[in-house]
Amino acid sequence: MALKDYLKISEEVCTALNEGKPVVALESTIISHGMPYPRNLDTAFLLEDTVRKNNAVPATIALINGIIKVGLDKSDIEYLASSKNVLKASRRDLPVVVSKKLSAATTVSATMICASLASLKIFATGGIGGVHRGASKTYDVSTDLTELSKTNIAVVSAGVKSILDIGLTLEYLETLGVPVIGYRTDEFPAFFTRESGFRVNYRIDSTAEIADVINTKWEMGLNGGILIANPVPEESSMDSKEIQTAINSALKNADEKGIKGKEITPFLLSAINDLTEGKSLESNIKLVTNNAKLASEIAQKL
Ligand code: PSU
Ligand code: MN
Repeated sequence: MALKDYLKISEEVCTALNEGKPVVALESTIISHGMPYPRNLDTAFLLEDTVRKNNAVPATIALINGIIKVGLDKSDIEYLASSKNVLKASRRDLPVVVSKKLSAATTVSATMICASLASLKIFATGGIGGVHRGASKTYDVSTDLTELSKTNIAVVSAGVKSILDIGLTLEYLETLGVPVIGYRTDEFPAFFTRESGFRVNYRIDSTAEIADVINTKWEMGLNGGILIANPVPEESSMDSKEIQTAINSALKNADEKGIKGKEITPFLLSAINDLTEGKSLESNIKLVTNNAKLASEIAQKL
């Protein structure tokens, strides 16, 4: 088998690429493992619509029966949103999922790889994975970070959640040589809130200038991504005490239940949603949509 046998780029995305139109990649783990049904389904479509409204073409990515699909059909998205046993694929899972012809949602790392196979340049998500709290004991560091050090895709996110150790995540990104750009912010955002207490590498207020940095990085042969941190809109941000309390109790709950490895992030997201009675989900939907919009604007200028 050759790559072309299992990489399928949708007609819409293919046409856009041929015509040099901007394309924005979107991940699918957020659909299958990041939000409850049916809001995940609405959100997946909302994100695609947002990209289209902002004059770019969306390419939601997942693996369906061993095929890497860049640009999904409506039925693929419905399946990813409603099925209970979709796998969660990161870098390490890709060869197995393809060989065994399985179906899987792609995390940030896997989405970056698939997007790069399709020659895309930019990707919008909610939050990336990072260094977990207590990582000095557990070694739990998301492969999203190492992916950002080698695959040439710019990633727009609302920072990282404080289910992670935000300070260590930023240190690790520095070690890996990943630029962290704050869009109209000096502070690295903490997903549900606009502040984290940590600064970004550089603040840039214009999308054209961000596109310039991205192009320059690759022109210089510096492989890897760029993390663009876009704070949640003010009106959708959460009360920092409330979200901190929910996160702490979700972490405690995960610890008591012995949840580890790839299960921990989905477990925490769902626990936080329950603990905030759905408020965190609303904030989550708004911030991802906001990221899809910014990624579309940067994509025009790449
Ligand atoms: N953080 C979120 N929402 C998410 C994820 C992270 O706020 O949906 C997902 C992303 O797909 C990310 C993955 O790539 O979790 C990271 O998983 P892990 O921590 O197992 O590396
Ligand atoms: Mn992990």
